[in-house]
Amino acid sequence: MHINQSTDALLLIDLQPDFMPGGALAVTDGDQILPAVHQLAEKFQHVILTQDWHPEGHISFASSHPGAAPFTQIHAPYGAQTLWPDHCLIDSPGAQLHPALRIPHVEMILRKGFRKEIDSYSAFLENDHITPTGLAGYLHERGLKRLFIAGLAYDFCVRYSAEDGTRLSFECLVLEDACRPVALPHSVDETNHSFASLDVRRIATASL
Ligand code: VGL
Ligand code: ZN
Repeated sequence: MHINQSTDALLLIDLQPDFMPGGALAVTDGDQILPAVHQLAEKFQHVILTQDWHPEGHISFASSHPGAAPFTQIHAPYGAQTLWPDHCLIDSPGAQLHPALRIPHVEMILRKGFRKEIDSYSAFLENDHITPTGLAGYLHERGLKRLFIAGLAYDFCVRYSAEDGTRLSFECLVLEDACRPVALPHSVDETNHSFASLDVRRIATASL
C-alpha cells in the first residue's frame, strides 16, 4: 500500500502506561504493539498522538459512583457510560506517554477526556457524540485526509476514533496487529461489525 506523505497521517491512540501491563486499566499485551508502532511511525511524515487525560472524580471512574463496580455501565446524561478503574489521572505517571515511545517527529498530541462530566473515547468527539475535540478542524486545515489508526484499546478508543473519523469524512484504516483490545464481553465482535458496516478497513502493518 502506498503512503501519500502529504495527505496521510498515522493516528496513535493512548499509548500510556495505564493501558499497558502493570497499569491501572491494563490491556493484555498492550506493550507488545510498541515495536509495530515504531515501525509504522518511521513510515509516516505526519504522526498524531492522543493521550487519555482525566481529572479526579471523572465520570468514567467507578470510584466516582458509590457502590458501582468497574466494567459496569451507568446512564450518564449523554447515554450509557462504561465505568473503569481510576486511570490516566492528569499528570500522573500512568497518564504520561509510554517512556519507551520514541517518535520525535510527532506533530500533534491531543488530550481527551479532561472534562469531569463527560468521557471521550474518540479522538474526534466526546462521548455525547456532539462535542468536538478540535481534531477534525486540525486535520482539515493541514490537508490530512486519510488516517491509519493504531493503539489502545482496539474496542474502545481506537474503535470510536475510526467510527467518528469515517463519519466526519476521513478515510480511516485500522492497523489491526498494532492494536490490542480491552475485550469486555462482545466488545471486539461489536467493533468488527461496526467497522464492516462503516467500511472501516482492517489492515496489517506489513501491508504498508
Ligand atoms: C480507553 C477506556 C477508558 C481507551 C480509555 O483508550 O480505549 N478505554 N479510557
Ligand atoms: Zn479513559
